Amino acid sequence: MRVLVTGGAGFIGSNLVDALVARGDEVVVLDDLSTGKRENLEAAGDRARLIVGSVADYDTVLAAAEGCELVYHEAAVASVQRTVEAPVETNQVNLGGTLNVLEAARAVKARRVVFAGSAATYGDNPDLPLREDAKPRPQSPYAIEKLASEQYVKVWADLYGLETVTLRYFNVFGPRQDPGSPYSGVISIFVDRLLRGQVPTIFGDGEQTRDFVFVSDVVRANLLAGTVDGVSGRVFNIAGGGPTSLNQLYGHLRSVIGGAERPNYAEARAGDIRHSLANIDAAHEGLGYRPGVPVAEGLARLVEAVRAAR
Ligand code: UD2
Repeated sequence: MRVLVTGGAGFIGSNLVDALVARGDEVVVLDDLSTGKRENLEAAGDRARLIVGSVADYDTVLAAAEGCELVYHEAAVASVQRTVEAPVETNQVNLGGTLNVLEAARAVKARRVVFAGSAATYGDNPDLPLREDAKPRPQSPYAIEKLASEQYVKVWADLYGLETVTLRYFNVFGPRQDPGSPYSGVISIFVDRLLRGQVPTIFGDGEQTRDFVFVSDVVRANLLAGTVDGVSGRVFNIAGGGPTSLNQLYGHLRSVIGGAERPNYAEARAGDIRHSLANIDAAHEGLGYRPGVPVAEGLARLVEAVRAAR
């Protein structure tokens, strides 16, 4: 079948494209290459066709969606910091883009849209582990854009019978995650620093925890969300399902790469969430999703991939 992946040249999107191509799909990628990279699509070969353009432009999305049965909407300005600096512009991409994708999917009579939501919508809700019906507490333009997008996604299923599913990603890590900014995922930064022989910095005491999930599990959740019947209109947490502190994370990475016995410690980040942990029962019951890659194994695989790429 023909599948559209917006943001398909990015970290999560390109890993998804590889899996779709491997199962025999014909993939159209729409990506503005603002953070995505052409080389992320090299492994997919000519079964993935890249259209360079923005989801913020309806006509571009419509042209990309032509003939597609299934749409994965992974494109977004993924930096929370960037949405704080430029909320008007990022709203056009992150919220406007979602509406364009839904409307284009409807126009081409696609069967289903799977949307990349975010754990950011929970904010600092303390009811851990977080269930999907926990109260949203958005604390950034990014979280608002993702939450409002989810509402569009849900209502488009109710109004038009377009099948839609939202996956709320927790802290995703793996190959192709870009360590380039201070707001990049902590694991990508730590691996980059350690492989360069530098000492990473933990903000705060390192006892904060995250629910890290390896990208291949996120990809599998997406494949399931594209095919499983009876889940239209639903929202699912996608996470590893367990807590890892930053101190533990550092210990795991040090055992794989080596490096200083102690990381540097610096003042905690303003607005940092102390603990984030998902309840993933709904994804198990609804999609048959279970994480398959424990954090330690994911870290080892990531380090191997980064070493091979250098
Ligand atoms: C994640 C998401 C973000 C948003 C947010 C919602 C990523 C990359 N970001 O932010 O988009 O959804 O969740 O809550 O998935 N840290 C260090 N040293 C570093 C970098 C980070 O100690 O060099 C700490 C940071 O202060 C935090 C933890 O590592 O306590 C995780 O940071 P992150 O930026 O990877 O992800 P997070 O959870 O803040």
